[in-house]
Amino acid sequence: MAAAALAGCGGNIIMPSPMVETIQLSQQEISVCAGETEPVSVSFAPVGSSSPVEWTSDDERIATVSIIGVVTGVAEGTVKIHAKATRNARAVAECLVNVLPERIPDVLVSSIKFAETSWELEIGDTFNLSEQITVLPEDAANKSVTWNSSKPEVATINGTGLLTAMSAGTTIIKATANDGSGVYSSCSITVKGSEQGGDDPVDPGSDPAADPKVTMFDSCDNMDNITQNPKHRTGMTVETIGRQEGKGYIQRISGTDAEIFIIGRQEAIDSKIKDKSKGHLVFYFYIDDAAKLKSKAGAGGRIEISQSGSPSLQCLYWDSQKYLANKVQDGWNYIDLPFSEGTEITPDNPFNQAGAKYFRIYFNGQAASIEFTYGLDAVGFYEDE
Ligand SMILES: [Ca+2]
Repeated sequence: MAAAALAGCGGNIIMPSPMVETIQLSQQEISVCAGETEPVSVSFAPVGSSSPVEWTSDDERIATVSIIGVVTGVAEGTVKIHAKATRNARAVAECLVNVLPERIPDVLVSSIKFAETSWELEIGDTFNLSEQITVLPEDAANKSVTWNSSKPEVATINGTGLLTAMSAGTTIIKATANDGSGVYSSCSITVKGSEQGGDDPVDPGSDPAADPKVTMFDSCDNMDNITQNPKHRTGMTVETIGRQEGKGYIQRISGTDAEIFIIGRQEAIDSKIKDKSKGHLVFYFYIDDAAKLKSKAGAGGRIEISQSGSPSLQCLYWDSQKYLANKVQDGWNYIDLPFSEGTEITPDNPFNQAGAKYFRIYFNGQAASIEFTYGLDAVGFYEDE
């Protein structure tokens, strides 16, 4: 009758919690450095039981444990900590704590020195600046630097510090420590020469777009295939100085939306790729402020190639943030996108590399609401040997 009366109340039947019988710790053994903490948590059996827990350390000169089970390393050594359920003195558990020596903070870079404050080069010269800097102190944990050229049209610099003189003028090269110390140093590079405009062709040996194995999709030497909506073509020009291939490249300054480049050919191009799994899309991409692009581009967006003339069908794409914004450095970047890393928009109507007509780069977010300068040159395809 009592059960019927309880059920009649319309509420849940409240059962008393079972008595805790055993307790278990999340770890039986932990390591923690002196001066650092590591939490240990506790669970109770049977299910539904619980109890306040009393934590103790066998030797607080080696490690202490807080009232909620956070272990703090004090000095190098080994010690046991114990947990006891206050509602059942037989419900106990322990954890072995290895306290390691105190961690010594990384030594940060204190200075970067260039061997000279300025150099003069001829158009077409290359020069390895990484051999011209001294990063101190000698025992700095991370002595790598990021390179930047204030005028990439005068000289570009790649991630390893290899400088390439492009056209007459002066540019400031900056090397910034990658260890978060904020240390940087600059030098000046003056490129001499009457051959203004970078008439020297890029060395074919180091220019994959000039490699005979690359089938050119678009040389970006004119605007013929750039099919962006006219209202989006603001600031788009063909430039010759600083080009990477052919007669010119497409430059865009401060667009009005997040679509950067769209190439839509009248005629499909045969990419010459026989085995799609070995195909690559390649192009040169210029950005004057890679950090801003990365922070403002917004997640997602795509680099697309398709043969439908529409981005929604027979399309292979790569995430713009992952494959472009997060990778590029200031200046020209050679982008190589393996087909194997791309995604098919419609797998049952897949991209056919023999009929490519359409190329597009866009970013979600506010990429074009800022004063960026972008460049695009030499969009092409190649196949792994
Ligand atoms: Ca070109």
